[in-house]
Amino acid sequence: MTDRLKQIYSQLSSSFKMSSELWQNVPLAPPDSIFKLTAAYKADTYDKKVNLGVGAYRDDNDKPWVLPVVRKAEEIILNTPALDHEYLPITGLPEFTVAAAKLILGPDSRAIAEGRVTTVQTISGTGANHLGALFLSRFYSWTGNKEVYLSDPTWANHPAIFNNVGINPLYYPYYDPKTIGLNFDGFLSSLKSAPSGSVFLIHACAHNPTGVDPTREQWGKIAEIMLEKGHYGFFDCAYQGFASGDLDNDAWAVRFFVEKGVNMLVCQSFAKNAGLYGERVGALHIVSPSKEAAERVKSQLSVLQRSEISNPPTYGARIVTLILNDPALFEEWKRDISTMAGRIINMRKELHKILTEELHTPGNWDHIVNQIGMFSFTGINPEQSKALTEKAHIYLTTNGRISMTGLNHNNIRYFATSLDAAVRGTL
Ligand code: PLA
Repeated sequence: MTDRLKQIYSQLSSSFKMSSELWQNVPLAPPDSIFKLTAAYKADTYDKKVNLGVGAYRDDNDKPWVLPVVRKAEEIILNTPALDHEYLPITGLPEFTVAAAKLILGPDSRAIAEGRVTTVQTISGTGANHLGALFLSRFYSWTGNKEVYLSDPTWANHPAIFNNVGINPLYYPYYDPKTIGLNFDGFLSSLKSAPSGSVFLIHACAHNPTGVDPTREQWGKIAEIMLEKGHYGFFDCAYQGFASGDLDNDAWAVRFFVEKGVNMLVCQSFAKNAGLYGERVGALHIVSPSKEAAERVKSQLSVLQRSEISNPPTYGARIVTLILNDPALFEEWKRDISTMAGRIINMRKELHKILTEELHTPGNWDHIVNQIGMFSFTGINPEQSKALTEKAHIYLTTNGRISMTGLNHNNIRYFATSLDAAVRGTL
């Protein structure tokens, strides 16, 4: 070999060596607890397989449902040649942000009228959670450590989102396995014992994963203590419309807390209620004590947003804007939402009936009909969940959460009998 060739060879082999060692210290992360279920379900060839993992609506034929009102809005977009593909402003499509704020805070919101609400269009609800958490991490008046209180349990992504921005997740009692309901006393004592000015993440409605929400009276007590202690409310609202089938009803707690003057922000997602999962339509609303504060907040959110995503995507925001701003489309959307919520409620009733009246499954199953929203927290243990997946090809998170929308008239009996066998230990 000539010297030149030797030199090239040695350079090449050292760069190969470098590339094989470059990520040596990167530990292999486990797959996402929710999305791994979709992948496993898709790969499964068993004909009776059931996907009760991710909270994505399916119709009674187990098909994703494009809302008829969304189809109409898409047609309008397609037939509007004046629409181009320019960048949106950093904080998003103005007609969208204005309408989205009214949808969650109410058309007569005093906070909006007083100019105290800053709204930024985000990458769906996850993006709103992230931007809200990032903003708090930078600008909240922390008195001690950066910490957030999450409900125990909560959406699996919440702790990861806060960890990412240097806020340490702590937990407040929320769910009582004994009653399969709210641990109200535990929640209140946590609010009372947390240092003043603590940040509490609160599910606005249709709590994920438990399907257990406080009553209006309980919300009143929660708001009272939050005000007394000067706590900050980080509201996550990913299921407006999915709890009761009614948009205003499901926004009740958020509007009540704003009206009471609790310092707070709201993360809003249109993934579920408009079926726009992959379009990533959402918003972050920060309610400030004054118009001047809201303007300063907006200036800083713009700086953060610019460095992270520059500006949000147009397509889904245009769809939602059309629906929110056209009275006829808005009415149609409400009907679509009650179609989805209604099907879920029917599945709850049906499942409850099969378990209690036909199979006489051991235990009390009233929570199936009492819980609200997309999910039911069945109360089964991780071994029983695993058995359902491994033996019956039914995919659900190991905490026993089932996405009710994965059930339909074809598979509900199969699911109920498998659940019955899992509970009896005979699966
Ligand atoms: N907040 C809560 C409480 C959620 O449950 C979800 C989605 C989001 C925010 C974010 O949704 P988005 O970004 O799509 O708007 N939870 C799902 C999906 C439906 C997921 O895990 O991402 C779930 O199965 O829990």
